[in-house]
Amino acid sequence: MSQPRPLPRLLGSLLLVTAAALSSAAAAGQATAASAERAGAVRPLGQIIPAPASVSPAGSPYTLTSATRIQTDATPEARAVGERLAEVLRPSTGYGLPVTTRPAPQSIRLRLSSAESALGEEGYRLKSAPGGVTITALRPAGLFHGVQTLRQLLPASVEADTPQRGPWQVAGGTITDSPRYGHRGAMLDVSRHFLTVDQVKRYIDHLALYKINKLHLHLSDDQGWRIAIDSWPRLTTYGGSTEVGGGPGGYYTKAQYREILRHASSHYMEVVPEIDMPGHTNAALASYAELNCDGVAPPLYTGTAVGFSSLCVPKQVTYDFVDDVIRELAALTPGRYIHIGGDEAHSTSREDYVAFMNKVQPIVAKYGKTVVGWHQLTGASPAKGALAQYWGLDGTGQAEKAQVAEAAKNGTGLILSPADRIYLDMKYNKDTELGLAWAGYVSVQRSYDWNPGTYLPGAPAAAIKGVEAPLWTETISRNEHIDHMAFPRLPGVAELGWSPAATHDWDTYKVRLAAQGPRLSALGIDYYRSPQVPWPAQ
Ligand code: TNX
Repeated sequence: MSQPRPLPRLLGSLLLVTAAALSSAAAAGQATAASAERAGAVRPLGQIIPAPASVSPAGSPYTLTSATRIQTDATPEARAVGERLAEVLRPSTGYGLPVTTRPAPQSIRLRLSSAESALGEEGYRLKSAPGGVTITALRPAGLFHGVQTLRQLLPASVEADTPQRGPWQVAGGTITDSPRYGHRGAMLDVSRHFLTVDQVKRYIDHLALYKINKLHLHLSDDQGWRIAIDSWPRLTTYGGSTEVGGGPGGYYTKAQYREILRHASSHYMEVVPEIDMPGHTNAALASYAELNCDGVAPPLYTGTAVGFSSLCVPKQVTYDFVDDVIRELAALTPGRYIHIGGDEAHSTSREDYVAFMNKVQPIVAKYGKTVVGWHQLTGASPAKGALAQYWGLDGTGQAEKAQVAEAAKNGTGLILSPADRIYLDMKYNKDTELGLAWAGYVSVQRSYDWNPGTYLPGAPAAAIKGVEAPLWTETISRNEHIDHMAFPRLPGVAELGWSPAATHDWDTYKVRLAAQGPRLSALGIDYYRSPQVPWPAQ
C-alpha cells in the first residue's frame, strides 16, 4: 500500500517455518497455561500483561467475599475508579461490593498518597494479603492501572457479565509497577470504514485492560471525513457520506465526539485526533471545489488506493480551511496533541510538502496544541516539541530511518509504529482472511519480539516516547474484525510500552498471553487463536 512493496513472500514463508517449529513447543506449554486457569487455582502474582516492573510473592492469598467492600479515598477520582472496579466485579461475583470511604475490614482499598512520588504519574503499588488488597498511587491514573492489574490477578471468569462460581482469590505479595514509556497508544482508522461511538467505546474498554493510555483517532482520509466542523459543514454531510466499498459511512457530531472523549478520559486515556494532510484528503476536496487547485471537486472515493489526493498548497483558502479545522478541533480537544498526518503525500511535490507542513505546524501551536505527524514530517522542519510517528519497516528505508534519527537527535520525540511489527491490519499469515500484507505477515511473536529502545539506530533513548499500534480499516468494519486483528497482538504492544526491557522474553510471555485467552473470551473478544500461543483448552 505504501511505495516500496517489500518482501512479503520471503518473510511470509520464514514465518510459516517459525510457526510450525513453535506449534510443538506450544503443545508442551499447554499444561502450564491450563493449570493457571484451572477453576480454583490462584493465578501466580505477576502473571499478567503487561509484565509488572517488580513482583514479590509472599504469604497467603486474599479472598473476595460477599462481605468485601471497596474502600476509597474521599477524592472524586479515587471514588470513580472504585466504582469502575465494582462495575467489573459485581455481575460475575454476584456480590454487592459497596464503594465506601469508611474503613472496612478485609476490603479492597484504593489510596492516593502524595508521599509516593517514586510511583510517578501512572505507577501504583498493589499489596495483597488475607486481610485485604491495597492499591496505592500518587495519581488517579496509577490507581486505575492498579485496578487493571487486580482484574487480571482474579480468575478470568470475573470478566463475565453473568454470575460465576468463585473462589475469587488474589495471590499474596506486593507488585510495584510503573511504565517504561508515557505513550502507549492504539490508533483506530474511522475513515476507511466508519466506526460508531459504541464500537470506539468498546475498543477503549479493551485497550484499558492492558494499560494503553493514548487513543489516536484517524478522523479523515480519502474515503471519509468523520468529525463535524461547523464552519465547513459539507465535510461531514457530503464528505462523510460513504466509505470503502460504498457503504453509508457516517461521522461524529461534536456531542458524540465528546462522548468518546468522556469515555476515554474515564479510562485514563488521552485521545489524539488526526486530520491527515496534505494527502489523504479526497473527502475534503470532494466536499469543497475551492480547495482544489483547478477549482473542480473530484467525486467521492470508495476504493483503497493511497497517494492520489492533495490539498492545494499555493492557495490561501487552504490555510483558511486548515485554520478553521484546527481551531474547532483544538477547542474540542482536552489533550495536548493534534496529529496532522503528513504521510504518503505522493501527489504533493517535495517543495510544496515542506512549505505546507511548515505553514500548518504554527497553526496547531496558535491554538495551544502540540504537533504529531507521521515520520515524513521529519523531511520538513518539525516544530519544537513535535512528535514524529515512525511507520517504516525493519529492513528497508535506511535513508529515511537516518533522517528520523537525525530529527530525534535535534529534539523531535518519536512514537514507534513499525508497520512490519505492530500494524494490526497486517495479516498474521497467508491464511488470514482480513487485512493487508504490504508490510509482510505479522505473527503474534513478530509483533512482540523487538525492542523499542534499540529499534532506531542513532536515535537517542530519551527521544523514544513510546509505541503505538495502528489499526487501518480498509478491510475492517465489524467488532469481530477488530477483535481478530487486534487480539492477541495488542497486549504484546502494550507490554512493549509498559514493561521494563529486562522482563522481555517470548517464551514466558506466550504463557502469560495464553492465560489471557479465557479472559478475552469472557469479555466477548473473538481473538485469533494463533498456533504460536499455548492456549488452554476451553
Ligand atoms: C499506510 S501508515 C498508510 C495508510 C494505510 C495503511 C494500510 C500510513 C501513515 N499510511 O494510509 O491505511 O498503510 O496498512
